[in-house]
Amino acid sequence: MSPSSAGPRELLLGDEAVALAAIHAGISGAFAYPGTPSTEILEYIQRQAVPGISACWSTNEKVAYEEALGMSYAGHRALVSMKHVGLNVAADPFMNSGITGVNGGLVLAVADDPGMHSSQNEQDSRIYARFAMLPCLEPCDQQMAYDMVRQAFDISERLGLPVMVRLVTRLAHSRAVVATKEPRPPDPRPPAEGRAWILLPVNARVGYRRLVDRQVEVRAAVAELGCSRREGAPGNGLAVIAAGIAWNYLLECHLGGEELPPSLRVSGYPLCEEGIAGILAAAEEVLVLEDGYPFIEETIQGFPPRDRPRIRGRLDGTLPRTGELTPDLVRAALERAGHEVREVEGPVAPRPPVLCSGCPHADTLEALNAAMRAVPGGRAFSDIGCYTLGALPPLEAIHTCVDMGASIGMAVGAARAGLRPSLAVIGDSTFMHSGMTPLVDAAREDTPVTIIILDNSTVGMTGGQPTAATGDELRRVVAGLGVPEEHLRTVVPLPKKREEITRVLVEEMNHPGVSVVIASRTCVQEAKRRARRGRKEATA
Ligand SMILES: Cc1ncc(C[n+]2csc(CCOP(=O)(O)OP(=O)(O)O)c2C)c(N)n1
Ligand code: SF4
Repeated sequence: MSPSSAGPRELLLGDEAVALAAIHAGISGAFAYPGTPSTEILEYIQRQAVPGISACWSTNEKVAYEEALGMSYAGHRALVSMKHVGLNVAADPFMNSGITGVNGGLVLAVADDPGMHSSQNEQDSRIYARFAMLPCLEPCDQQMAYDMVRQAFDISERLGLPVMVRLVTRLAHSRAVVATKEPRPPDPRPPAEGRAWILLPVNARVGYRRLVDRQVEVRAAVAELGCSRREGAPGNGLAVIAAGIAWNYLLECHLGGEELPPSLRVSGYPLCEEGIAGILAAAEEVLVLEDGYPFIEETIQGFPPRDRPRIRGRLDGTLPRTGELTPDLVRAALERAGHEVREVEGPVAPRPPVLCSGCPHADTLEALNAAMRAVPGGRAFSDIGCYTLGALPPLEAIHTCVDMGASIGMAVGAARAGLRPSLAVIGDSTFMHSGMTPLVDAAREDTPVTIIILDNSTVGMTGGQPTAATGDELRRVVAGLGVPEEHLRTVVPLPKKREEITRVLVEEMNHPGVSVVIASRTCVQEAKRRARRGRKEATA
């Protein structure tokens, strides 16, 4: 990678470095759905309020990706950001955008969460990039995050392909000083022309062939960025391949002055075959350090075919197969491979999350428990949001949590298997994200499910972003999807109303068709934020 030219220096989170680089790269728009650890990317762009850059929360990640793709079609640069599981939601347009190609530069910043700090899995987005045959850049630190996002826009426009930038939690959420460069203005192209964007089979076959043929250029573009850099002194037979933040951990383990073994820093995919072959040839043992899946480790098992050194990593037990990589684990792995380094301090012990005192969800879930006791034998299929904490003692009110929007579909499936009562518990934002479509099924067939929408008027779990519909607007959406007015009820989740909510729930659980109960009270944290904003505006 070329060194950054001197510019104003800023103390930035990894997420903010991505955001600022996109602004400086001349984007016209940024699109996202919140999700830890990627939320701060769009929040930063919104705070900068740069004229000419549209930066709005989208209803879900698929919509965000499609909005970015539309902006690219129109000839402008666009950034789209999401957490790793969000890419499952956006997978359809993501995969197909490799075949249509892009017009204005399109960069997807996706933040993985190894160790599942706040996620339902620890899937590795590099696999998606390989699946879609698209370039993926993986910065090792905040400076690289800034530099790489700018370069990603260049590559995207040069190759006519979207480019993924993969972050992980520790990089997204830690700060470092970043030297920035001169911003460049947007440089819009005319809107796309031709058939490439019409994925009828006759065109898609051509587009897919073009994508396959372009792989040589993709490799060359990633290699040109120096995404495979060799460092370290000739050693005692051990070599290291370290990708992304693992490179930082490797350096951190050598702060005591120990010499780095021959090491390959990987910060882009597809992997540089020459770089890998060179490091494999130089060692008797190679330790692979990467956060997430054993992606490089598995890939290099195949080459070179002869005289391959022993490969150590997550697959042979030198490192744990699951969970987040840490400097401590890297040190232990180096020691296991016979390379002694000094000890580094471990992370602070995590605190388990709990519902805030006064949270409206607690009142609804207490009432749900009472209703489930009154009409026994049922299950409450939950969704993802602050209310998922209702699975833990003392509430223990919900029975499942699989993916965003799953609660209603699962309740419908279970009801059709004869389970009664079958309930779904879903927040306002999650309902708008992906709860509406299964509700259409339930309403069309009048399936006996009771859906509780927890309308706290915000996206509580990710820090209070606006929700796509709340209050009367939300009620109208639900009615519009076909839920009969007499079984569309609204309650106010307050301690003094628990008995009333229980009664309403019991009535609807006994109804042999679809019903929706909206529990509507603002999240207490959001109420505080609004009060603070009100005071600020009053004194301004
Ligand atoms: C596909 C996907 N995108 C984003 C997230 C991050 N996330 C988890 S819950 C949630 C929304 C929560 O909002 P809401 O349903 O309104 O519940 P609240 O937290 O406000 O109670 C988000 C954005 C996720 N887990 N999965
Ligand atoms: S942030 Fe809001 S919704 Fe989440 S637990 Fe706290 S009060 Fe409840």
